[in-house]
Amino acid sequence: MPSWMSLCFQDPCSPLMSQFSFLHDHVMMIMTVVIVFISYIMICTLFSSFYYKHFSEGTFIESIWSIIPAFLLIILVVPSMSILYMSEDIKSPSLTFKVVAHQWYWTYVCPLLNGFSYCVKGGDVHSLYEYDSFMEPHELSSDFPRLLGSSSDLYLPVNTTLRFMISSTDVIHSFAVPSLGLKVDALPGRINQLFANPVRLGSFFGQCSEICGSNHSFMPISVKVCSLAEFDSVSTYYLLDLLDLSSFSV
Ligand SMILES: [Cu+2]
Repeated sequence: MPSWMSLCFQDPCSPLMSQFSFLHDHVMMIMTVVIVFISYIMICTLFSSFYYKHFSEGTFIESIWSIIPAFLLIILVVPSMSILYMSEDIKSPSLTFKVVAHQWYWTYVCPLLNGFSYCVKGGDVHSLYEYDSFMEPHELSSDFPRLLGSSSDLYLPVNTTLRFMISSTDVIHSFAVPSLGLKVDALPGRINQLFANPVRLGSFFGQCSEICGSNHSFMPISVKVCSLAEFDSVSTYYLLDLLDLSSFSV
């Protein structure tokens, strides 16, 4: 989770976020070398009292200062494109979660395991359940960080390929969980897709990352990565909470 004066990324919770971190370090290393080298040449040129007054063209030096940057761009673009394709379009996710943004809270639609389904008062059969997540007021005794605790967490099973369908009902929001490497705009009338594969248990936090109105900073995302068995029991807990037990059918 984010901490005070932290200058680096949050600890990754998914392989994709680890790759993003590696890419960031790789790009920053090359950029630092380029910036130091160019600054050195510029300072030397500015403060040098020597110049060659007939110098108007130089094919050799022009070739070098074209080829080296092109080569550097290739070094940057290859890992960048490979991560871009890695994060897109995973063909067979195990579970699909729908995330709907509102001013100013999130609605999560979660699937049930094992093809489990229920019907409400003889109506349609559902294989998912839905709940809202608001920001919790923070007190000194609270066990969650200020502005990041929400009334309902999004429970995700560990070591499972997950798909998120993200949409909005009013204005543009942005669903972002840095530890999982997730960030995408939630657009009204459109569904965006993201994938994640959490690899360690724990609580991970995010926030809406699009200026979406006066309470934009008060719609936190609290993700809990749990074991499959715990995910199953959480589903049951939410279901029993949602449903009138007398209309419960399997
Ligand atoms: Cu928002």
